[in-house]
Amino acid sequence: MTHPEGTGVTVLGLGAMGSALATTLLDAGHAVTVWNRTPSRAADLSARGAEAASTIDAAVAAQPLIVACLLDHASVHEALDPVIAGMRGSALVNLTTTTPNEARELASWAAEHGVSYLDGAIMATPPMIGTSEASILYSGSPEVFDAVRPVLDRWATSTYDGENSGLASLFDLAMLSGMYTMFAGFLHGAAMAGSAGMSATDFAARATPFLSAMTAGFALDAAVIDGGDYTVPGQQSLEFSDLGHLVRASEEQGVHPAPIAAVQELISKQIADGHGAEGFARLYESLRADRTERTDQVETLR
Ligand code: FVH
Repeated sequence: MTHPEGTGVTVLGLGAMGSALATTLLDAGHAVTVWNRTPSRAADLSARGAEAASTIDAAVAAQPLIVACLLDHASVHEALDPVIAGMRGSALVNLTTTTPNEARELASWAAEHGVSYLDGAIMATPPMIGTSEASILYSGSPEVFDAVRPVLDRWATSTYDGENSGLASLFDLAMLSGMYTMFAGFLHGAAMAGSAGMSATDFAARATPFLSAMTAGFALDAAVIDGGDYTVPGQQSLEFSDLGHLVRASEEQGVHPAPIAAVQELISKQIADGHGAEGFARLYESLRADRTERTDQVETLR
């Protein structure tokens, strides 16, 4: 079989995501070597034309570009510690979810062994890989990003966030934090409406257009935060935004108020600190990192 697309890729980890990544490359004509801790998971990909390596040593030696899509940070070390010494001169693209510090640790560990490292954070589910809906953030070696970009672009829209290897993970987890908090808010709202007998499906139908419209407020709050002046006219004041009545209503309905109570706690703190006349975006000041202690990352972010 010929592989007109050139760059050969080894994919380590054939879970739902690793299999989707390997399948997309095979469909695009790349030579693909695969390895999985549990070998049986390679069968379907072998049938589609992948070379299934019987050992991880053989897998990392087979292609110049190694892609890891394993469970977590610990599993990357468990799989690759025994073979990293033999990978000198290779490029490792790690698409395993890690924290920013874990990504930086992996970059240092790879560098100690002469391996170029690019960290990736996948903003997609497996069925989205290879479609225009998929996005993957990258940070780490700019040389690797530039050299293998045609491969990366097979999977998703590729965004490079800089040489600090932890940034792709940071921005991924930042967006997931927003998403999960929003979903928890939706579930709390569904529980409140559900206390009066409304189905979650009916609540979702009402909440979706409203919440979608409200996301326009992100950019307005962002402009206030970046401007550094929470007294800008036209904002709803924190005193006006006091959510004590939402917490009380939740409790009166027998619904656990945890998500909205957490927001109210942030509001109360800012009011107690004398910022009641300022806008809702002021809550950012209770959440943000102390920039004087984070200069390494802040410099990169600018
Ligand atoms: N699936 C998704 O929607 C999300 C989207 C966002 C990014 N994540 C991250 O992608 C990584 C892989 O996710 P996955 O969905 O493929 O996960 P699984 O299907 O659970 O497969 C896990 C693979 O990892 C292998 N593995 C686990 N521990 C080890 C180890 N100690 N040594 C070697 N391999 C290991 C596992 O092998 P096996 O259990 O089949 O033998 C699977 O191949 C992940 O970081 C997500 O957060 C996906």
